Amino acid sequence: MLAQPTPNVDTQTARRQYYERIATQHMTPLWEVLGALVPPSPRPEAVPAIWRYAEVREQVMEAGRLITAEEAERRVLILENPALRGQSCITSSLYAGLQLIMPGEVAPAHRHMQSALRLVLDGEGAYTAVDGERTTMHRGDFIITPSWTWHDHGNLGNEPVVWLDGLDIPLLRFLAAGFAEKSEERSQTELRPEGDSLARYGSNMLPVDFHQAPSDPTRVFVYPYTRTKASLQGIAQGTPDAHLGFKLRYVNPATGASPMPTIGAYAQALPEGFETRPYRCTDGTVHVCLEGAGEAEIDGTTHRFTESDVFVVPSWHTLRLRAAKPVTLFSFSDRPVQQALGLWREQRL
Ligand code: GTQ
Repeated sequence: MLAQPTPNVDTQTARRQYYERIATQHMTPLWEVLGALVPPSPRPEAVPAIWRYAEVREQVMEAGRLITAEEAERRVLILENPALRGQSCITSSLYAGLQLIMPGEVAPAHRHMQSALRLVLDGEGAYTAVDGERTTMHRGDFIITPSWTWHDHGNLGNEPVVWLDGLDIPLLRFLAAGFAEKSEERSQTELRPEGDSLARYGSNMLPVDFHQAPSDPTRVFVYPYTRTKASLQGIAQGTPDAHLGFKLRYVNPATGASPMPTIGAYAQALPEGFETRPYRCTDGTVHVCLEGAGEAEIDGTTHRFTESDVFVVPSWHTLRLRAAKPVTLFSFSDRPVQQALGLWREQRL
């Protein structure tokens, strides 16, 4: 680019006074901000961050002594990106939080336009009900509540249960497209037996006359970890991808699209000692370690992770993963949104 001569002092003063005049009419010059508005490559506001479960678990449990699930409606500690404090964002488009439900408690039924996912981390005996069907939650299960589906949670067991919530709250706030309502019913009346949706829509078959548009969310509400694990183990006999190890995406089995239109979800296995080659993509991604331990090197800084730790890799940050033990990772991002709009890019370095 050709170097521009520096304007003289009179010109600078004239311009500044001009900017002040046009500001009274709510206008501002593009040429002062163009470089920042249209950068040559993504400049996410979010920064890399990690929440180590062993370090935050006690704070989550303390919330259980300070407020009931009923009172809170949802008893959640929001994981806020350190560069986006006060905005309830883990990336610019996504929200994440740790939800706690104590034995005997109910998180009452509601629905909203925001899509939600749960990834079960700690404790047994809780359930989520989605549109009249309950799903018992086991560690590693990936459960979804698509946009505008009724959902409530409960704990029928005798230990605290914690899961990671992932929602598209910032995306819907950006679009100003959010609606929400509470149900008259505290817990939904069961309309179908547990397991019905998975048998009908998630077992390599579909109801004979069932068809969906590509943007419709799946009727499968739960992707049990036992099945995910079996798939990962099944492919782990082969050769790992140099950049991704063994990585699968969760799909709507009826369409092949992501389970929900705004959030993509992934499961990934890395053999012991495996190191991925550097990789970056435009979807800022939240990762959860389900099994094993290792390191995530993000733009040259190394973060050690172990079971139930959550870490975020912002858009276009270079990621290398190292597995100290056999590692299983769950992750989610806004990739389906970017792909639908023709925006998504990746780079294998
Ligand atoms: O479980 O419905 O973490 O509505 C944030 C908003 C969880 C939920 C969150 C929600 C929920």
